[in-house]
Amino acid sequence: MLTAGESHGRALVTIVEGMPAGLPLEAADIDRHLARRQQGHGRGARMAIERDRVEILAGVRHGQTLGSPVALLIENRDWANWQATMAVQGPSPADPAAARLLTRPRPGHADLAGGLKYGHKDLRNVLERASARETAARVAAGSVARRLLEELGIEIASRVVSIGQVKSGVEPPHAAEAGGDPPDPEAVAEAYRGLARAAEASPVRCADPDASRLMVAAIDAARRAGETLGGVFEVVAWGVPPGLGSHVQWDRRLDGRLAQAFMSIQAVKGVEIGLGFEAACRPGSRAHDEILLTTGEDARRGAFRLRRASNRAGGLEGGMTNGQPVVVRAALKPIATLVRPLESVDLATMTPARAGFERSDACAVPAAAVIGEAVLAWCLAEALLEKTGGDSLAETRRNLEGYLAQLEAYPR
Ligand code: EPS
Repeated sequence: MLTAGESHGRALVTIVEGMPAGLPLEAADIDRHLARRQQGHGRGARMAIERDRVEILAGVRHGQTLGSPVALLIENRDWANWQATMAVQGPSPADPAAARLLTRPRPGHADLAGGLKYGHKDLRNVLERASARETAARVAAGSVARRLLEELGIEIASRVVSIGQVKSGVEPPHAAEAGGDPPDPEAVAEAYRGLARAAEASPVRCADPDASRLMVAAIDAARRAGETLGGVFEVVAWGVPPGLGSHVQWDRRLDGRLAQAFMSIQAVKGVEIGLGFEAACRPGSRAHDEILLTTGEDARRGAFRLRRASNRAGGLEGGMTNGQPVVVRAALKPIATLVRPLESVDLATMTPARAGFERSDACAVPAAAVIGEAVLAWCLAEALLEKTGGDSLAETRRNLEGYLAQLEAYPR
């Protein structure tokens, strides 16, 4: 997957390669998630301008992928207001208001590091691409991957865990401690679907209605104070077959690949899988997931009779999926563009100055959760296709079913 596009340029472009042929795909499959990405209490004025819609330019014919690269276009409606500033040809406008030079780097943004690296005097040359606007293009790619996963019975959902100091009180299935009968995968899936519905109904994607209200109030208070708020979101995928990723080489470990992909979401400063940092505080006896044998089931179910007493590992052991739901959490720092800007230096005059400000989102954690879904979908689809191959959806499905049949027989 490759994306291009500046935040206030004409459009965002995505090319997705490697999707099997014969995957049913329509613009609505992508638009649904683009719209979800735009939502969330705390979003800024830009989201009132944009109405992100995808145009499928290539790789799809009569509603199905061809196996060729899929080209996707999302127009920036705001470009109409930035045409002189962002003109592809000709010099920068002489009028400073139209040129919109950025010479006062924002602490926490890419501005200064990018300026130093590329030698740009106008830091807009950095910010335009560093902006989280780019995530619309990534959500588009992830939505294509998600269509493939849906066809193969893999579901993905997200929820906001905390915003600022406010924490959700909801206990997801993977937080349940060991005890009693091993949880039935279908009951676990149903519990995640319930959480997803609750999160979808919340203005901050939080499945706990009380915490949701407090989060909205915290965002409003932050906005009034000229502040921004970060937080933590969680993405879960269930229905994932075991054995995606590999233990044999560092860069094939799926947990490592997920950490890279989640860390690359703008403003993410921490990633956890399963218990994550909490595992470091526990004794070994309370940090792993005991392997239990279900009783009274068809003996032919082989590997599927092996259940786990808990899911502290977040579905990954040795860099491979283990058949349990994959659980990833990411921590977002507060957005770096502040209404009351931090101390900086004006590079045009080399004098102390407050950082630049145009407009900002008070909180983008709910949007980041939707981006996380797309990132997880992408990584899982990639790992799944490594396992199954398949030039067509039919071949991928047949190969996956063959592997699942092998698991039914395991360890015979
Ligand atoms: C974003 C578009 C941006 C911001 C936000 C994400 O629009 P603008 O820069 O025109 O206000 O709303 O970008 C950031 C938070 C950031 O730090 O870059 C979007 O489409 O998601």
